[in-house]
Amino acid sequence: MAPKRDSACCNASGAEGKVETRTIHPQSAAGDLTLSPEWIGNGDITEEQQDHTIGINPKPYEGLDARTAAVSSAVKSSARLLFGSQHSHPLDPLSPAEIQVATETVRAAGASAEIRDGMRFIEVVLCEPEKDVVALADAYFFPPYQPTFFLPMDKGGASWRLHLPSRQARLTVYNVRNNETTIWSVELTEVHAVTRGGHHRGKVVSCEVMHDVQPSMDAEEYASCEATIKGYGPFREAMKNRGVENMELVMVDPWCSGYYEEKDSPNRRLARPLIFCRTESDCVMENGYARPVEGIYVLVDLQNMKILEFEDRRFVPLPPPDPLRNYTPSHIRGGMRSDIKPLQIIQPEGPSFCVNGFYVEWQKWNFRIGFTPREGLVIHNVAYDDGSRGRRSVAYRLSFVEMVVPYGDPMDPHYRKNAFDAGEDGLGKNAHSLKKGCDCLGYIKYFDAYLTNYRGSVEKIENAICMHEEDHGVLWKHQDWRSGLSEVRRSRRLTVSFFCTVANYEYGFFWHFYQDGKIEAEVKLTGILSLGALKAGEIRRHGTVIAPGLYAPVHQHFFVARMNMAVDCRPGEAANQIVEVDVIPEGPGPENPNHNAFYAKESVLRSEMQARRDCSPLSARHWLIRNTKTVNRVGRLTGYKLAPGPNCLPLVGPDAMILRRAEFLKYNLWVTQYNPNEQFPGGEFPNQSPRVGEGLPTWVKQNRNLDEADIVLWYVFGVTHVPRLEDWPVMPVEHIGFSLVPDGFFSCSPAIDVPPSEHQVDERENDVSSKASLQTPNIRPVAASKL
Ligand SMILES: [Cu+2]
Repeated sequence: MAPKRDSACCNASGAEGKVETRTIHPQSAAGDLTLSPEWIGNGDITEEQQDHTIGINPKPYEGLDARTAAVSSAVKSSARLLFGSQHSHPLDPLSPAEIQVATETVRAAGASAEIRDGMRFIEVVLCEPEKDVVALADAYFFPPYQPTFFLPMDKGGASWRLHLPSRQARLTVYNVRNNETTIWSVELTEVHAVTRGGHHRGKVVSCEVMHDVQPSMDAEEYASCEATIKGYGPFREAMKNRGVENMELVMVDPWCSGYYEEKDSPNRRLARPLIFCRTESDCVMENGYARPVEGIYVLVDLQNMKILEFEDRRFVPLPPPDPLRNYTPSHIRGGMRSDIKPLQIIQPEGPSFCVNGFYVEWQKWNFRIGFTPREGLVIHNVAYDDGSRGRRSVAYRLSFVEMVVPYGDPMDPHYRKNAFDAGEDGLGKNAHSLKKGCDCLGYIKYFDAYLTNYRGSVEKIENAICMHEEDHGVLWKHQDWRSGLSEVRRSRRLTVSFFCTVANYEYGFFWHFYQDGKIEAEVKLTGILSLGALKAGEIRRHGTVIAPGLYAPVHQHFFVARMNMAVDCRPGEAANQIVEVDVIPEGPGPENPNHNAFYAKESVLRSEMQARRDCSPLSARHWLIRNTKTVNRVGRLTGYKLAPGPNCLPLVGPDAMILRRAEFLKYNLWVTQYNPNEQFPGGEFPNQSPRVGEGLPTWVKQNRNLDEADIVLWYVFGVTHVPRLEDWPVMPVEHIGFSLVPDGFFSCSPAIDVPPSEHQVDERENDVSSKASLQTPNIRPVAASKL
């Protein structure tokens, strides 16, 4: 079911230069490339990085007994002496130097000048190493310095392997000359430390030609597509018929074609743009999505940037400019409210988290930060420091791997709107630089992200990931009613997030870590509705009329979280199982004479086909991820609970074309046995994919064992969006998500040791008596709260 691969060119042994493919020049497959000066500093901590390094891991051995810590210290010291040139943890995102070397190595390996010139770099991402390499790094080279007896042996098992292999980059390259997509692996060897010039060497390890695929789209293509359409005579004529001659006002959003018929097949690289038109307004951020241009049909060949088909199918006048369409302060009718007093979060002693490179410690949590162009934020190696029980693993890798937004309007062009915003576009690629637009309070730690652009140069998204602590209300409380004495604790959470814009919509992806052992995944949906125009008097039941001449089609937003769990697993262990819990009423009988009995019924899901499940709120259904070897103090297996939040299933008909590519939407939960090559639920190339059920639905047909395994949860959750007037002009954030909650993992509440807060009651709290006292305008710029 996967796209056909041509791996004749693969040379997995990594010997230099022996790459055979019709697109690669054998002699140039290995390169020793010098970095441009601005990207040096890959591994060593630069001064800038030091500025951002908060409290270098002050307690590396906490949670270990003294003997183990001593061994760890000795081995770590000697290992670092021997292998001191290792600067990047195996899971660190690719540095700018590595990205640049990777793209230049691949370009140099092109078979001809024409091939090299045609290379467009869709994605360069760290090829994540095998888990034993990560375990080795964590044991001796990088925090958390967790000695382990599950380390990889050298061949023959004679000795521990005490070196980390070179890092590898994986590149997806589209060639505009021949419409060919290739996947490359490049080994990145650190030749010199930064102090000697920061050289890397790149070596092509393999190259595969992918047939019948189209990789995700790129911002450069979007811009070219818009320019092409605006310069096309018949389009200008059609716009003129609608009263628009100034092409500066026209906005072209090149949506992916999807796959509906043979002519959508990926032997061409297609876009079917949606068109909007601003007014002659003085608002620099005018909401152009408020004037959709209906009736113009365009099919664009992105490879050759040519218009393949054009039709002015039906005339719908441009909607009248909606006076409520804009959202910038000077364009809000009635002005801004004036009764907001400043609310500041002050952390006089700094944050409670420590950051060392990409390693984060907060309270008893620790994990690593990652970032990829498709997923955005990735959370690696999540563990909880549980006192005498040491560092207990919860998950190996957490991320959002896909999202799909199918629209429910049968009219053209809306029936084709079903964006795969990760696979067709890229959540990480579209991440915001939060330098200008982060609205968090308190002490914020940002992480930058580095990506390739279409031409193979490195681009930086400054402050792409935001991490900070948040107060989260009451953590726990009890008042003894006899004595009147009370104990109460405030909850605090560590929040790691990023935001991205995909055309009209914004999505914020959040991972929250709590003091009671809970991890919450949350998506915040905001941005601007995707609208259609109505003729006078026209009514459309598949949408909501938002303003005169404007309607918003009903739609759904689905997200897929991929979670490689490792509950209580030591490195190398595959000892988790998945259990479904339904709370059900006991039947009538002598043991239930009062008909009040109900109980939690557990069912082990032993295989992948069996583990395709849906939510069932009426039976409080949830799932447990249990360790099969570790018990808690009452003798039950330790575990974490996947607690669903609100959810839904696709409302399209069973024969809808969208379900061919998005068959993974058919169930809320899928569970697979870990395979590092299974990353994206609709396959790696959902764009224009003609293949039915690629990805998860195909993988689970192997029906692999889940009884005692290394398991991956794929939780599919969605919101059905019947647009409201209140979603206009910019939708207030809608929240959706789920939680991973300890269930028999701890002996009692892990939050019981959180100390009472210092009471800092505002002395003027009783001084607020009337609205009149709040009349003084007192609005300060949001930026004042940022650090
Ligand atoms: Cu929506």
